[in-house]
Amino acid sequence: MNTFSGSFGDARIDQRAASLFHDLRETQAVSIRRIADSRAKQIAYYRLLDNEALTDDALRTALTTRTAHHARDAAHVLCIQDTTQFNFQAHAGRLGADSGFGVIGDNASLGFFLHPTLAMDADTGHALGFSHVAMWTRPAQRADATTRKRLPLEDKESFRWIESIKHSRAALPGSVRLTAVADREGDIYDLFARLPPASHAIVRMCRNRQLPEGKLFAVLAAAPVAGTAVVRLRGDLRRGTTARTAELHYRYRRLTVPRSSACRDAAVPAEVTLWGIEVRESAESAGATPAGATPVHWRLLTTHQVETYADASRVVSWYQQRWHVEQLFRLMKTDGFALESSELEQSASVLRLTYLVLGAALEVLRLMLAERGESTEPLGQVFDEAEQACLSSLNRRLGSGSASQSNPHAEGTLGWAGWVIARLGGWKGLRSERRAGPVVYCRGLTRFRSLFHGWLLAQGDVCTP
Ligand SMILES: [Mn+2]
Repeated sequence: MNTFSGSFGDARIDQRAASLFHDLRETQAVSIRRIADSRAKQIAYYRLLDNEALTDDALRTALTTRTAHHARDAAHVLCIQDTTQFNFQAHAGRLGADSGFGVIGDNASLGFFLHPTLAMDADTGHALGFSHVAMWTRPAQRADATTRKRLPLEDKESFRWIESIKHSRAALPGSVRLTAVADREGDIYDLFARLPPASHAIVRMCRNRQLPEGKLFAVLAAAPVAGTAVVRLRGDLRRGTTARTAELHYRYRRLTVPRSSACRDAAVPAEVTLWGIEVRESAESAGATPAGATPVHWRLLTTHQVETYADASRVVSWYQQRWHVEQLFRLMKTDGFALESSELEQSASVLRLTYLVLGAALEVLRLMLAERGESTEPLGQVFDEAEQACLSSLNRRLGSGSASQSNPHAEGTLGWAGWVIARLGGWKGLRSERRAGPVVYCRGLTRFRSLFHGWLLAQGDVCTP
């Protein structure tokens, strides 16, 4: 159950890393001061995170090894990659000049970048883990944009999109079919041209490429409507939009995409065959969008063959799984672990801690997905037997209200546990209510862990870990 135990080939590092990961899961917090319950432990954790022997490679491998294990029975895995940045500018006064942090997207604030690849079982919807993780700091003094553009692809930050697929392929069992999923930033010719064996890609289009028959966007828009879907779109609290119904037109077309001029590698094929998919809100539906909401318009490029409307909607549904990586980022930030509030003083230490936070946030994401009915995972991977017994008694108490407030999941599934945790986090569990978000699960887990300790004491079992 502990992703980081026995991973580092050094008994002391192993023991400390496992202990830190355990405490991180217990408290759902990253402040070492707060999560260590003794001064000795606090010092041990600081030393661990400062220790150069705890390498990036070993931490990444601890995560990906576990993912490969979970993926052993999967047929098709979506490898969803995305970048986020962590802003440490609020700590600038405290951090020394040698802190090792770089600048983030605004080229001024201190921080670092994280680019994880979340592996999801395409058939069951289980979050399997991470098939790759990349982190980097960007130097404050960078070459100008024109010089950067001329760099070989291998030296550009954008190469991460291609590298992540290569590493994911190597991390996952050979029997698994892999589909890489990326947003607009991943719209790179080489990504498609250099795909490893048994691998596909779905990328949101960014570039209006020149094709033999005309400009890509126009070519795709000229394809006939293959099907129409009426969907319920969720509202976005932050943008002040509410849920609404939209009518979507699907178009697709087989494309021959020539090598882009930016690609100078002669070893890369001169053209690739791809399929373009356009999902666009019908004029009528778009005309009725409420203020603040943008009409739906997605264009995807994929190596998956698209011959029917059903093929197109399957590819789109895989692309939509990208949302989970956004949830994961929310969990790592203010809606959960609040990694940006870490008191650590060296970027290298924060980066080490980030691997552990990824492991802990993944568990929360699993609970959320399971409770939303998007997965049927057994609960043994997240809760041990004693914890399960405690969940059972809590479930009896929480579910004793009206029928509309009882746990709808089968006992023993992760969804069932997710329901109990969300209820503990303050969610009412009413079927009419909004689904619980990340912050509710984090709060619920913190509450559960403290209740669990009390419950163990009441059972006469004082050997708490
Ligand atoms: Mn992105």
